Amino acid sequence: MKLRRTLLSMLAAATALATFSVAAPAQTYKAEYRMSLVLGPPTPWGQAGKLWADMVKERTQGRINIKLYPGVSLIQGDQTREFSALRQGVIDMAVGSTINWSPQVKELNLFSLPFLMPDYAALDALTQGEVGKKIFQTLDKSGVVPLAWGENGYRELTNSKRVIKSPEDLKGMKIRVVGSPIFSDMFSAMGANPTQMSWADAQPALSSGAVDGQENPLFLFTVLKMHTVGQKFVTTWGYMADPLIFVVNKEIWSSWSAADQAIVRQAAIEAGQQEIAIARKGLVEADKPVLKDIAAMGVTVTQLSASERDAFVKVTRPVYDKWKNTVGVDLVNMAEKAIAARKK
Ligand code: X2X
Repeated sequence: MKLRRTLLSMLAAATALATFSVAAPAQTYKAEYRMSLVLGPPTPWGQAGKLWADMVKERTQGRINIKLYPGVSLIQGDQTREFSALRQGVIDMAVGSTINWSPQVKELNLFSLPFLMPDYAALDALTQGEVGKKIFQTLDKSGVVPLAWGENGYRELTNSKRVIKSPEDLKGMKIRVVGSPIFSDMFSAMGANPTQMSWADAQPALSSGAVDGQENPLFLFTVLKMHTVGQKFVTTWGYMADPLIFVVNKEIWSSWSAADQAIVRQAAIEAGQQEIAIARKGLVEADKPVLKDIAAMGVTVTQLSASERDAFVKVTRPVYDKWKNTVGVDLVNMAEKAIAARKK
């Protein structure tokens, strides 16, 4: 008798639980979800966010309605706080750079190791292979749901002072770097005088001449017309590239139905693929039209020869070795192997 009663009450509890978990998602959808981005449209990064949000809205018939917050405005422009804010739910979803999240997720510094990835095939060998999967597992453990890869791009050097072909040319030059310590280490090793600041602060610092130079993908040079703030010299050295990652806050993710989760994931994958093509446009063609466009603005564009590049590789090697330990020796070894085995 007693056993029967216990069984019955257990059954009732289980039924209540089942009913609850089926009913819950419909009640918890928000009217609007907040997506954080550093750069807005018209940059490839901004387009990544827009493509994703538009696809999701259409395919969920408006159940998931996303508003874009470029300029990391949900966290007052402080891009190095984006990952923590995502975890805490201040931000619902984001397309973010590995650089900006690397202070919280040390493995993401992998992509910032100087001269690790010599070409796009190397970058793809990492993001699209086992290394990419490992990094997604790490992000998942760190408290967000990673869905897809996009791309900010190869970060090239620009400055207002002179042609840079060797570390000696960089000597003493004030270079704005992102707020991730490996960048200060690299630019110090090259003899420059690095200054950490957010992208929001970098723009006035370039205009006023408070800094001499910066490094970012070249589409940003064109979009912002950086030659008008005195950036007259560009050096393409391909020292590192920052991928973008599409993620959703964990609580938000689990509040969606499985069908909607599948839509959001698939849309992120498609938006990422489209955006990578946009980010590389003008840089993968043999005559590199983007470089021609920049030269046409009266800017001196210097493409390093292999031996000139080697001098930069050499001076930054101690930084690579130091950060290899921070990133994780196993992960870096895995990445080096994947790059050596890439199809060019
Ligand atoms: O701050 C930068 O340089 C930028 C816009 O590229 C990033 O957010 C990493």
